[in-house]
Amino acid sequence: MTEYLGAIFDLDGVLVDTAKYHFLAWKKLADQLDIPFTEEDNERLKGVSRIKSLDILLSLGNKSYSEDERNKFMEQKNKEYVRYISQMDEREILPGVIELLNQLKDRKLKIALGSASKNSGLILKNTKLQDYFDVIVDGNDVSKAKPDPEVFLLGAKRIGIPASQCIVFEDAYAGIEAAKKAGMLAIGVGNRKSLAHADVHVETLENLDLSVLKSKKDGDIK
Ligand code: B16
Ligand code: MG
Repeated sequence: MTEYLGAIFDLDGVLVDTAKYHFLAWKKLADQLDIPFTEEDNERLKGVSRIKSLDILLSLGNKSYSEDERNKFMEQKNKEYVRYISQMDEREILPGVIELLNQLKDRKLKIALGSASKNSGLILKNTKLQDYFDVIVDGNDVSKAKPDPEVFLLGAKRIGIPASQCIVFEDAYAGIEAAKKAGMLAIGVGNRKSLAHADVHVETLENLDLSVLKSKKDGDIK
């Protein structure tokens, strides 16, 4: 039996629903460049880095631009995104998050953030989530984006817990892949369709059965 002593949380889509703001900001750029971009296309951007997101967006329009132009586009999109997340507050924390964080703290687990976002600091501050985390690892700390396991392995190292005793909460396909490559227990949160490869799946964190912390289970927790 494995006892899990570390919990690593993805941010966008697990703790808060910022995907809608990413979508609005990318959509504005897409409209400007005359690229068709739908909410369904936006699913492919979840969990992947900013630069990879831009690549996907430009490929939808079969467009290619110079490095300078691409940097300008990313800067512009980020400015728009930051405008949205600057308005966030605690009301945007997803169901079950605070309860789960408190339960993990009571059980003395170490808690880390493992996000691809370079804006995690502002989001955690505005939603007042930052004090729950022993360690923050985000897009500013890593060079390899999910599905590479770097962000989770660094989180485990910084909380001082072996990867095999860490549990990861993720909403994105690439994030589950990263957690599994890191040798961690991968809990998929949200849309089952893109999370079939998770060790355990829950629709929301409200549905999580904490017995998962004591043993590795396959299948669903209802
Ligand atoms: P930024 P996560 C990811 O965050 C988002 O899911 C993804 O859509 C975004 O492109 C990426 O962060 C980079 O975000 O532009 O703010 O640096 O899900 O890993 O917490
Ligand atoms: Mg995510």
